[in-house]
Amino acid sequence: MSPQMEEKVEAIYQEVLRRNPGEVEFHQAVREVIETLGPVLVKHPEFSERKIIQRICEPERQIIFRVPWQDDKGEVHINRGFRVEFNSALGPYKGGLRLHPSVYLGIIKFLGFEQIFKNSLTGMPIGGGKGGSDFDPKGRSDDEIMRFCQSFMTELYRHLGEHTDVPAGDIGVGGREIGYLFGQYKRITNRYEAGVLTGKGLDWGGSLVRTEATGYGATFFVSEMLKARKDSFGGKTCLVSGSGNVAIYTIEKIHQLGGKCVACSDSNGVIYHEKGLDLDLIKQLKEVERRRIKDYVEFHKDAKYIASGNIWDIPCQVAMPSATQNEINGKDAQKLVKNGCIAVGEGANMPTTPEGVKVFLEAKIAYGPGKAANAGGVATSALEMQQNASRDAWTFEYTEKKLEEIMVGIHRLCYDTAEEYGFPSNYVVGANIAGFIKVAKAMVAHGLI
Ligand code: NDP
Ligand code: 2IT
Repeated sequence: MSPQMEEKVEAIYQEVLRRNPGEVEFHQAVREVIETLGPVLVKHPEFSERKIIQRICEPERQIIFRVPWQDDKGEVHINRGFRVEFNSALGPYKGGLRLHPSVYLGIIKFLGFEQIFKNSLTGMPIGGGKGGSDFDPKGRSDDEIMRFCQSFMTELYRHLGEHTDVPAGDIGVGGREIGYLFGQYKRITNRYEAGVLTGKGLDWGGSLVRTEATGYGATFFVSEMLKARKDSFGGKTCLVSGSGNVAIYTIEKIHQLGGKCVACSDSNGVIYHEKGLDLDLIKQLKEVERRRIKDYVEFHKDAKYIASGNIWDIPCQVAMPSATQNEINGKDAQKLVKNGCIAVGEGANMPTTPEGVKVFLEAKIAYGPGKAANAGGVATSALEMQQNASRDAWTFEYTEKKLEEIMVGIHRLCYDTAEEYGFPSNYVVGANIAGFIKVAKAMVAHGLI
């Protein structure tokens, strides 16, 4: 980047810091994107003239609301709800809802900001948004979850609509929660508007493959990165952090493609099973019984549970972080590279710190950033919307094929864009630039709004 361009981008970033004090994750996400956009501004002076970057960094609308609910003992709780409707240049706001005690505006804004570029990369007509609450679902009964979801939707419904804003799941939100949210939306609006939420149950408007989509998609993306290096998953030892929706279906697809996943985790510890993880057991523990991953060792005496362990200490060739933001720091990244890791595919959003990203890029390993690698989830949400709009339901095989084609397309787009802009095999640059250009062009076309 020329010194003038660097100064310009830095000034935009400083203004983001000033306007959004304390929102460190949002700052991190913005910095990571805009520091790669200099070459685009050189090619497209109209983006600077129309202040596209400044506008993209400012959400179109931010909603913050009170969520009161009662627990099973009758005690009243007050949580805070969020929906950040970030950008609608390419379609209705689209993105998940996160329920986790760490949620505050800065987390929702980082996720919403990432979502703009991710959704653009899918090639589907979806804008970017994200929402959630600081509600902690751990240890809560089904009834408590239902009451929380009903209260949350009682405010949020007025901001949603199949052509306006379409939420889905993220951490702490899966099929059960989407069911309660959908039921309350339907009740309040008196409309069976299937396309207002995605991740629905298969009997009431959901799409086959949505549950598997993020994990499968991330694995397809890594498979493409490996192919570009004349390699494959065959026989590779893999690590997948987390043990939730994304982790489970990442492990499943890795195994289908001939890799061996030896470890997964949760916020308390790590399971290491050298001969390969027993995925049926993990599904039973996590999806059916809602238990903790430490219980795995009750069923496999040759597996190890490492309380408070660091999964990235385990040697591997492929690492797929699938838990949460900033779970791989600079030291972890160095360890992974030193231990022989040749590919990293991010199922989670922003799981690698800037120091970690630098290590991966300098080591020239295949590094697929979240906004490209985990786009299969939201892309399949868009396929769900498509089926809802045509009142149709596709087969598993057909939908999975579509997902695979989308991931192959995203990989190609990132790869080619990186090359075009002089950063061959740098998927960070490729994803940011390709994702940005489409949104920027639409914003120019729509005028100053
Ligand atoms: P789940 O709630 O199903 O699972 C989350 C997993 O990550 C759990 O194992 C959880 O452990 C662990 N985790 C969450 N927060 C932390 C933390 N602060 N420290 C350590 N571990 C943590 O969520 P998903 O699988 O849906 O989401 C995982 C990641 O993937 C997130 O970054 C999400 O944004 C991203 N993502 C999800 C998509 C989707 O379709 N669901 C699409 C694209 C990205 P514990 O139970 O101990 O909290
Ligand atoms: O981060 C994400 O892309 C998601 N949580 C999925 C969003 C969606 O609308 O399916």
